[in-house]
Amino acid sequence: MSRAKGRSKDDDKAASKAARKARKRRAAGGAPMRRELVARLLARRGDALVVPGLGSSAWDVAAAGDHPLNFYTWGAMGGAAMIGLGLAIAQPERRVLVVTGDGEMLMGLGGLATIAVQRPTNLGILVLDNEHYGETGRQKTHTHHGVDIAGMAAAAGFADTMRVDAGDDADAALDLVLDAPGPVIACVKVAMSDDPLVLPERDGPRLKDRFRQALLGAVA
Ligand SMILES: Cc1ncc(C[n+]2csc(CCOP(=O)(O)OP(=O)(O)O)c2C)c(N)n1
Ligand SMILES: [Mg+2]
Repeated sequence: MSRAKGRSKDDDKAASKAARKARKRRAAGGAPMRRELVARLLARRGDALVVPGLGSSAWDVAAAGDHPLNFYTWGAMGGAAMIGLGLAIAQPERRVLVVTGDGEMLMGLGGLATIAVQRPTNLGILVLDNEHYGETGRQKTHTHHGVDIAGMAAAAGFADTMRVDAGDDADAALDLVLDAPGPVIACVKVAMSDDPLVLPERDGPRLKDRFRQALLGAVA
């Protein structure tokens, strides 16, 4: 990279740091930052069961504070909503929250049809839609090209759906996912961000046992 005359390496570093900060500010002004959104959701979780999708959404959920009633899916791409459905059917008295990414949800789209048919009233899905496969190198997903996941869920027959674009009120999405009679889904456009990794326990059997113990107690 060539440097303009009279500029030092430090000048360039300062300029790129300022540009990064400006990008972050712009993103924060338009679309919500995912970490903050997920923390706000989970602060209101009560005794809900939480199924994070893989990658970034799992780190978001872990960053909000680990919890034995979080069922991390690690590499199981496309399965979060269906795992949520199974839990919702098995535990009809509990709210089940799926918190996943656009790429993960796109891989399990057929699940939307099954969920619509099963109609679990206790299932809420939050899609953190950054329009990219963020975790694997920021390749654009279908939502970047206009595919509307909430619209597809509505067409399948979900009880309620919401798409939150940059600048819209994301709190309404949290209310929907937490409290509305399900099945419901909110797809929230979130800013592309570079959040620090917060990795939860990754041993599958241990996660499963911990979850069952916290949910079922002695009979687990
Ligand atoms: C079946 C399968 N294909 C590919 C991957 C690799 N993979 C891990 S995370 C990820 C991207 C997830 O994208 P998204 O759900 O949108 O998450 P975010 O953008 O928030 O990182 C991919 C492709 C995988 N784990 N499993
Ligand atoms: Mg994504």
